[in-house]
Amino acid sequence: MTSLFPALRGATADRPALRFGDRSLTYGQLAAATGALAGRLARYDRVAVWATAELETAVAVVAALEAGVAAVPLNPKSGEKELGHILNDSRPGLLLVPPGAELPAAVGGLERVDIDVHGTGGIAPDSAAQDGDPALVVYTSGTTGPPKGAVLPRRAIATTLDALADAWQWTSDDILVHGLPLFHVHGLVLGILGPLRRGGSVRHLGRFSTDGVARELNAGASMLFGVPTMYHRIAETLAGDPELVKALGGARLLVSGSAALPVHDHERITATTGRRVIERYGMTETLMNTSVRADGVPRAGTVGVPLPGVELRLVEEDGSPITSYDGETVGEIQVRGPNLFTEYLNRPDATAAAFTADGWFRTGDMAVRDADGYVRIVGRKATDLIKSGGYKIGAGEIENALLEHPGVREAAVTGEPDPDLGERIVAWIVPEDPESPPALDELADHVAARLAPHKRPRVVHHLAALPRNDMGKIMKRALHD
Ligand code: MCA
Ligand code: AMP
Repeated sequence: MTSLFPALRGATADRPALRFGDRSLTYGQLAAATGALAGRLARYDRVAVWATAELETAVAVVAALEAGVAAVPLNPKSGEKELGHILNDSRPGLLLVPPGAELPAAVGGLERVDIDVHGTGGIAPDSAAQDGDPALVVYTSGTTGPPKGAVLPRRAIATTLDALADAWQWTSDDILVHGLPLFHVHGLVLGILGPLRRGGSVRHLGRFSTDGVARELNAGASMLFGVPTMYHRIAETLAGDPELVKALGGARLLVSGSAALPVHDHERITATTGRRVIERYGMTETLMNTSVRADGVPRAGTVGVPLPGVELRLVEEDGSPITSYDGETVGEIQVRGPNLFTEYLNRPDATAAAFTADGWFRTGDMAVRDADGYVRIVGRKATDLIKSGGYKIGAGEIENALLEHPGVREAAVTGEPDPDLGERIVAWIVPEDPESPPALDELADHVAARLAPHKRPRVVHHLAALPRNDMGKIMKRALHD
């Protein structure tokens, strides 16, 4: 098997690899720690990782990949219902945990192994893993039902990271800074595995803050990754923060993704720092599809051009491809290439529905293409998918959770524009008892405890009845009217 991380075996032992707060590992130390752990994992098909924003998560995921074992990153803030579903669906052989982490009851009797970031003595076993073998199973929300596990093969991870290296001129000299969570593609694959595949390094902030970004960029970091909410907070802070202006001004590359960065925020950042943020477009299922290139023309409001190896087309409602790049004709983005996932775990129905007969993946994103091939995303097919803070959240799973609250008779969930989060989650409730309807805080806590805190509603409206059509289907557009 070829390792996904050649630098672990190269003559780079003293080079810094990872830094989280005041703890760091060189490539030599990372090779020792992952080698020691990989030996314990090799006999499993899949292992789960309690993916806190700490050094342990990076070590555990790299160890699994070195052992040729698929890793299932878990959001440590997942509520009981979400966690129960993911563990029941993915059936990991064991759970890798930072020492001392307290685990909720939903973890059940799963064997727990503490992650030792200073482990030594082992060497990564010579795994027989092939390019098409699963590397990660990442859970992602759909419009209805519980999240689905996207199975990402080793090939997809290698291809996407190498395509980004080409587009961004990303090398071992780069030092990345970010504060993204490590249980999704953006923070984990791009933000941790990316620098390690290049033989470069990453400094993780533990949690995002504009101060942390300013500090690290002013202390030698060259690249910043973030979701639009983070760039929005940067844009808000810049005017009164010369250190942050200097930091962004000196960075080699500022990259935004996971949702659209509003043109206003692009413009504010450029006006103050002279720098342009570039956007790339991806999905859990496809990893990265397009990007504005480091050597290309940055243009606010576009996600750039297809990455090397990615085939991309826009199709009409009836599935026929749009052939003219006129910047106006809207179609659904479909993609094909080695960057794609192989399947949704245990969901052949959903996997089949996601692809056309000739292997194009239906993204559900609507876009136009300019004459020079630049892609501009203009919307999404499904109104029941909400993007809040860069997290994808399905209206259906929140509605189901709300209906499990004793004070809720009927529930509908929508997203509405939010300057900070992009969209915020709104719950429309018909209470069991109109005299004492459940309050926002109570419903937010209920959803946070069952699903995850970022899925909690931020606004609640109480109604006497939900608007329904003749078929009894809730008319969500009528709610906002
Ligand atoms: C608040 N909190 C609660 C409750 N209310 N906890 C339990 N119960 C409650 N009722 C906690 C939250 O957990 C959080 O804790 C803190 O209070 C603040 O919550 P929140 O307001 O949600 O956080 P925020 O500060 O607004 O977060 C903004 C953020 C975050 C930092 C931008 O949304 C974020 O990290 N987004 C990144 C999403 C992402 O990586 N998406 C990539 C997926 P604490 O702060 O301790 O957590 S997309 C992808 O991967 C594709 C491939 C792509 O293209 O990239
Ligand atoms: P997820 O399923 O969480 O991986 O989110 C993937 C979705 O995020 C895509 O289908 C897009 O709708 C959205 N997305 C990712 N990057 C961008 C971007 N740069 N601009 C607009 N939308 C984006």
